[in-house]
Amino acid sequence: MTTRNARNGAAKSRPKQKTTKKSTKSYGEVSVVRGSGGELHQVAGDGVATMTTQQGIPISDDQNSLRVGARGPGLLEDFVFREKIFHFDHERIPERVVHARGYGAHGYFELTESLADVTRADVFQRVGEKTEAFVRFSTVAGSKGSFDLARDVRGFAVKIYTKEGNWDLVGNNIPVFFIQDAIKFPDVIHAVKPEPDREFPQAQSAHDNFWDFISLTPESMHMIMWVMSDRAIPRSFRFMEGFGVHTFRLVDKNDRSTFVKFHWKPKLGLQSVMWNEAVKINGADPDFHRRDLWDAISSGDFPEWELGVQLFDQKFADDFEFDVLDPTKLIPEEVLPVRVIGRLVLDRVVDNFFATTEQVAFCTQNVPPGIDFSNDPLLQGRNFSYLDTQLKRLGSPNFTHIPVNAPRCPFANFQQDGHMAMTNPKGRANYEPNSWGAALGGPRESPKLGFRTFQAVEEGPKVRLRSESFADHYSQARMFYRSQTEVERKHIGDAIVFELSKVERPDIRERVVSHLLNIDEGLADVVATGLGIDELPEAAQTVIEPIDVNPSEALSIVLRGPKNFKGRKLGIFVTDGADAKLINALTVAVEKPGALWELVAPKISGVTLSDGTQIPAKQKIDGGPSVLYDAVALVFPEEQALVLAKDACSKDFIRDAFAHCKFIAYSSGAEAFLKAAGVYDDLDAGCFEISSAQSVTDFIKACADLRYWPREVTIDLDAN
Ligand code: HDE
Repeated sequence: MTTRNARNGAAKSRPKQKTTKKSTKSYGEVSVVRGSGGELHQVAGDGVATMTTQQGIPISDDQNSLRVGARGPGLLEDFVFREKIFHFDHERIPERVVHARGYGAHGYFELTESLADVTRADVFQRVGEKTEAFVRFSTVAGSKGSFDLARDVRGFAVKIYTKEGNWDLVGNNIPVFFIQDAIKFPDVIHAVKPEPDREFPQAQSAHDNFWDFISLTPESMHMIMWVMSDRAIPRSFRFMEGFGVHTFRLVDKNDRSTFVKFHWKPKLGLQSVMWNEAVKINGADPDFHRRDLWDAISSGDFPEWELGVQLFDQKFADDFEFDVLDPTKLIPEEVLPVRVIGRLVLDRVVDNFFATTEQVAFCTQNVPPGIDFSNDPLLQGRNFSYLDTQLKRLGSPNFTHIPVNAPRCPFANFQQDGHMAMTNPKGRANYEPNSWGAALGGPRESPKLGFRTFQAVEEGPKVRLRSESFADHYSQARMFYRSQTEVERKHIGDAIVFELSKVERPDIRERVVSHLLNIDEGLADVVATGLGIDELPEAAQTVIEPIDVNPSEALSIVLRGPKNFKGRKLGIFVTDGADAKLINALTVAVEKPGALWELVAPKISGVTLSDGTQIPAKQKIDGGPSVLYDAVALVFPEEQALVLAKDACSKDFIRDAFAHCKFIAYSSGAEAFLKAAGVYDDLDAGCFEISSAQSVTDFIKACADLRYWPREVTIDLDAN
């Protein structure tokens, strides 16, 4: 028998695992007990769940492998070790080729307005009915371990487990895309991913290959405007929109088709961070977005989106200035209003990341009867691609047997076998037609219930040709840019300058400016100046002259921001001796609209307030920079302010908050600190000295706005 001592292994530890008392079965010395998560355990006399191999064989020693004598060679027969290492060696599956970094949650979709007039889809029939859903948010370019606040498109993929099979709406937080034809997808993705010889930069579009491809692909210009806007650096998944992007069809009982575009609208309004902030958040908390989602759901503050539809017929499509099949175009809400018909609520975090978020397999071609495709060439290509990728990633055509992917409704067919088959057809027949009758013969097709493809009439030669109606690459880019508020336009200019400043080849930079000239001369000028280009290049050649279309308010984040401080977070920087009444007033005022607060202090053990109350901190100042908060408050007495005035991290806290246009509250004692940090002389209407409950209320009211934007006119951290 092996004895355990300090030299040959850790002492045996049997930590108590919660098991419910009721044992389901006892035999010999073993009983089987149900654990708190519903799982069954073998349990020995001491009531603790027994560790076993995957085969269920109880393990006596998980600290030492089997060997000859205490210092001898290992033994091949050690099946406990062999199985453990074998399994570990195979833990990884290929990460997604795009959208590798993602985060998912469970929830439900609830219909609030019937769409029975336009679709037979069961999920859209009964108002008030809830249908289980799973959502995965993601970035596109970065690998699985990359940081959350990359400048990137966010995936917004929703699986709704309807009574007629799974509906996957695999969308993004941007309503258009880089390319018009799926055949260019590998190119745009190769270009944005790390360059192949050096394998960097990670999760960034700011490099030569990306801008080289983009500058040679004018159809990407509209998308580029979005990606260079603050849409690409959202504050949280909870504050961003989602879009189905393509035009889809809804089909009713009589096989009548209506075109549709899908929109997810966040209940909290739209909000993004600033670029300089994003860069710093990535260092301070690379998991900023996933933590935010986890925390919100875990605390019962369930994120919610409205599902909206833009419905239109063939006549509208024919009359619209742009081709509704072109995925680089959107239909402005002002032209075709979004009708809200449901809501999506995320109310449960995952039990296990791998089992759900990693293994979930979205496929654009998963549509129930009543939802159908348009001829958008990107959508057509996607419908082919997604099944392929799941086989590569999950390793078996039986990926639909994984619980997160399995439909919740009954399903039956004659597909069988394959790796990891969890369900196989029962009965005598595994083919049809057959003559084994209802009991043994298996399922039959149903012309009545079954999916019937919309009978679009198509005719034409087989060609490799881009439709002329796809040729206007600049008008909607211009519309997007001109729909932005002043500060948002500035951010777009700053972002392009930033990105192109990382591009080594001057000709690529100039080529981008030549496209910008077709979008907005002011923007081209700002970018050229920011890059130090003295002479503007010729505007890029156009196939169709860009036109001016009406701006759309719905495209601006600032104009569609939150209505109050709900769902956001105040960082309260405190020290010993901080005014207890003020802290109390602050926390009460923050919680009123449903916002959160966190204490940041010189030590994690916390502080003793003026009335002797001791409170723990959530963050030590070095680990809790102001970029983690939507607004900040400084509450400390003067003697402590003088101490902090010498500390670089503390000064960064307030300098960054100020530079990022955040609303700032400060107690009178903090003035010396503000002076030392160099912001005192610049304090503006976004900064509130708080001394009473009323001044605290005024501060929190102001926080309803995203930021104090007027400050940006004088403070510019970005390029230019
Ligand atoms: Fe995807 N895309 N995509 N895509 N996509 C994938 O499928 C593809 C496109 C989107 O959280 C892959 O499971 C092609 C547009 C999301 O699991 C892959 C084309 C939009 C996700 C794939 C596109 C998207 C993916 C990689 C050009 C917005 C993450 C892993 C025609 C409407 C889903 C996977 C998740 C994932 C192919 C373009 C959204 C390879 C060929 C446009 C949200 O199949």
